[in-house]
Amino acid sequence: MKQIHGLYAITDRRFYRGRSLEEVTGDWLAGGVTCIQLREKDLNTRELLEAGRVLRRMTREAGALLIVNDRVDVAVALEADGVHLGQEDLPIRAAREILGEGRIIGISTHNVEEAREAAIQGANYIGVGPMRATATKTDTKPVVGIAGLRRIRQAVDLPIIAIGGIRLEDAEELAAAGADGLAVIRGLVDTEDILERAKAFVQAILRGRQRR
Ligand code: TZP
Ligand code: MG
Repeated sequence: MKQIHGLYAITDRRFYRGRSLEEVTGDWLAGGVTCIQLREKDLNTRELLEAGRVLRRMTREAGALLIVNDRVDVAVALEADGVHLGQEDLPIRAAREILGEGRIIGISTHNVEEAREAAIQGANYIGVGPMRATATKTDTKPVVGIAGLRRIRQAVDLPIIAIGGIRLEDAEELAAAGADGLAVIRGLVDTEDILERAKAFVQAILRGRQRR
């Protein structure tokens, strides 16, 4: 199974300013994004599948991973590489029954206890956040921040993807503090030049990892 690491882009059409999913995704992949998560909370199942098919084709061609948020059924239908679950979604073991050993299961965690439990349940990676306050998701937990990231890094061996309010200026420090990858929504699209932004994130993550 491919390990999750590096620059992890999460989709959210609300912030594309008229640019298409294909255009944004093409720039991400050309810029070095290694994983894309399909997360479009307002789409119905058919629409989600349609968007997912575009992402599946493009990620496959680029050798990047496709992860589906929440929906194990949609992940199977798309032949995605895995799913990302929240603490209130389908439990990891139930998702594993459906997906088998060959697919990636990630789960959002917010403290050491949740991170340890994710490891016990067989998660393949954990999301850790929010790193900063973010307006992108309305029901976020309190900020975990870099201090919380360091505590969780000490506690578990799983790949860690930091998330929430991450800006380019944070990327090197978060990677140096133990994040294997960074999951970003707005920080990857709030620019005219998405390709350059993605490249800059990738370089910052590499610099941070070299400091570990
Ligand atoms: N989960 C925790 S924070 C968050 C999600 C999906 C939103 C991340 O978006 P942004 O724009 O990178 O803060
Ligand atoms: Mg969820």
